[in-house]
Order: sequence, then structure tokens, then C-alpha cells
Amino acid sequence: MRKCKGCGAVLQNSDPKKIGYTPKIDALVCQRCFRLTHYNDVVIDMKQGIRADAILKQVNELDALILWVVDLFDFEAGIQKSLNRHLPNKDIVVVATKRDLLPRTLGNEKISQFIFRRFKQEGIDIKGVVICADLALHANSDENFSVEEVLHAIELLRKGRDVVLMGMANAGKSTLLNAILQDQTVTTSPHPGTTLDLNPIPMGDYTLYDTPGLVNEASALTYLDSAYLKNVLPQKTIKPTVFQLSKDQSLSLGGLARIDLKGCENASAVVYVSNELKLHRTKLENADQLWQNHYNELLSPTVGDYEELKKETYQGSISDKDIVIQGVGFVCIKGNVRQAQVITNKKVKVTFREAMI
Ligand SMILES: Nc1nc2c(ncn2[C@@H]2O[C@H](COP(=O)(O)OP(=O)(O)OP(=O)(O)O)[C@@H](O)[C@H]2O)c(=O)[nH]1
Ligand SMILES: [Mg+2]
Repeated sequence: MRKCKGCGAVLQNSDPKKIGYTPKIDALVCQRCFRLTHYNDVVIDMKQGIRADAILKQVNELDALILWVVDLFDFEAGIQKSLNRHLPNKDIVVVATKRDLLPRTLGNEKISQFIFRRFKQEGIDIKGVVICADLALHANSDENFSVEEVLHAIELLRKGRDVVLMGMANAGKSTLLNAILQDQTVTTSPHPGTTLDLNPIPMGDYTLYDTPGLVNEASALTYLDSAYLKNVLPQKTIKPTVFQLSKDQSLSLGGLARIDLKGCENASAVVYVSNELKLHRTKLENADQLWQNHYNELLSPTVGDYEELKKETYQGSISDKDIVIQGVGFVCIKGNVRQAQVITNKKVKVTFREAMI
């Protein structure tokens, strides 16, 4: 049984529609990995097909240290409640990726404290945090010590065990693995669901496993047509957009979410989303009409039909809080706002947290 070096799927040459297919059975990678890498072409879209329980079962059978990889931009997705229960008796180290998407002015120390606090608030016990500088473009630069820091954490905490990279789909696990290997060995892509099976890499005295990301059913990315990923997934450092707010206002993040803010006085909203996502501000009284008439047109991209939208109201003071829309980004509110309501697809999770930045 040979496995694809890119995604971990068992190689086969009988069914082109199934994972692991290769026309040449002695190939190192499957056709899907080849086409993803060379043409960014998704032959088989697996983003809703990977079973978390199957991955967890396989990982739990290993005696291993877990490197739980979280995407700093889509950070709330990485905070999976009951993580310790799903990974009983496993030590977990958080490795934060995509730091380059957040403003440079935000210090690593502050990010690290934020990560420890958020995991603690959710009752998840972690043994440490490593923050990686850009691994996608600058993994080999002389100034990027991220790989050394990750290897140092492994050395310190492995205690004779193997090591598993785990996390949500698209968090950057395979990119981190390639940075560690200093080679483009495993397949990476912007499409959630790239790695398909446990992919063991021998590291000398231990094995380092790449794993398929867990599907995030609460993320807009899971339901977004892949043609729009480039508009929603930030490619470079986010340029925050600041809106000064007075009275009742509504902000639309493409057609993915709408934030209604009532009773604003000396208030502002700082929007952290992909620079490619179109933002619209209107008076709240015009927002219903705008959404009814322009959903999936001017307001685009969208996930799901207009009828699938839900409204969530935040009770309490919203000042210095982030409104996080999973898979889309977050909006930091400052100043006096009487009430915040968020409208988005009913499957997409909305979180209100203390400001990250
Ligand atoms: N800007 C930026 N992008 C990154 C970084 N690390 C990974 N990415 C991008 O994030 C996307 C997903 O990366 P992968 O390494 O394939 O993610 P994964 O966690 O292995 O994904 P699955 O296999 O689907 O679970 C790719 O487009 C990467 O280029 C980073 O440090 N900075
Ligand atoms: Mg992967």
C-alpha cells in the first residue's frame, strides 16, 4: 500500500473519481495533488468530506505530542471546545500561523498572551504557544526563526513521542511541515481540505504526521464557492478599514455578513477582512432594502440563500470587543454603541470576544 506524498491518500489507478488516483501507479503523488500544485485545479473537492472522528481516532491511537495549528486571522475557528476530551492524555502545543496577515504593529508578546487567555477561557489546557512568521512566502528567509522555534518546542516537549500536526482545514499545517522539511514535499493549497489522510514523515528519531484539517461546519469558507476564495481568504497583510459611526449604521462585508450598530456616539468600527472583500456602509434604515434588492449582486460573495440568513443580537457593552464572523474576519468596535446585531448565514458562527488588536 503506497501513499501519495502530497496528501497522504492511498494511491490507486482504478477510479479517477476517487481519492489517490494516479494514471501511473509508480507516481509519487496522486493526480489531484499534481493538478492542485501545478494548476490550482481542484479535481476532487473534499472540503466537506473529511470525517473528524476518523482522524481523531487515528491520532488517538498514536503516542504523540500534538501541534495544534491555528490560523491567527481565523483564530476562533481554531478554538475547538472540548479539545482535551477529543484528544485525551495528549499534550497540546499551539502553533499560530499567518501572522503576516495581522498588522506588524501588533507585538508577538501580545498575540501570545491573547492565545493563552482565549484557550484558558474555553477550558482548553495547552502546554505552550509558538507564533510563526510568514511560512508561505518567507519560510527560508534568514530572519524567519519560526522553524527553529517549532523544532525547539518539539525537542522540549516530545518526550520520546511522535509528533502530529493537527488543526482546522486550511490552518497552514502542510505549509509548516514543508517549512520544517525545507522542501515542498507535501501539497498545500488555498482550498480547505487539501490533505486527505495521515501522512507520516520520518524525522530520524521520530515521525512527524501531517493530517487532514478538521472541517469547520461553522465557517463561511466551508460553504463558499471556491471561485470566491481569493476574495475572502486574505493573501497579504490586512489593511484595516475604519468607519466613524454616528446614530444607527449598517456595515456589509460583501454579502457574507451584515453588522447593524444602533445608537452610536463617538464610535468607530475597524474592519479586518481580506483587502479584496467589498465593504458597504449604509444608514441602518436603508439596510433591509439594500440586502433584499442586492443580495448576491452588489453584495457578493454570499453563502447560501437570502432565506437562510439569521440575526444575532449582542447584549451588553460592545466597546473594545471584536465581532468575529468565522471564515470572514472580525470587526472591532470602539466607543459607545447601544446595540450590535449581526446577520449572516445560519450555519456561520458569530463570536463576540475581547479585542485581539
Ligand atoms: N499569508 C500566509 N499564508 C499562509 C501561511 N501558511 C499557510 N498559508 C496559506 O494557507 C493556505 C492553506 O495552507 P495549507 O498548508 O495547505 O493548510 P492545511 O492546514 O494543510 O490545510 P488542509 O490540508 O486543507 O487541512 C495556503 O494557501 C497557504 O499558502 C502563512 O504563514 N502566511
Ligand atoms: Mg494540509
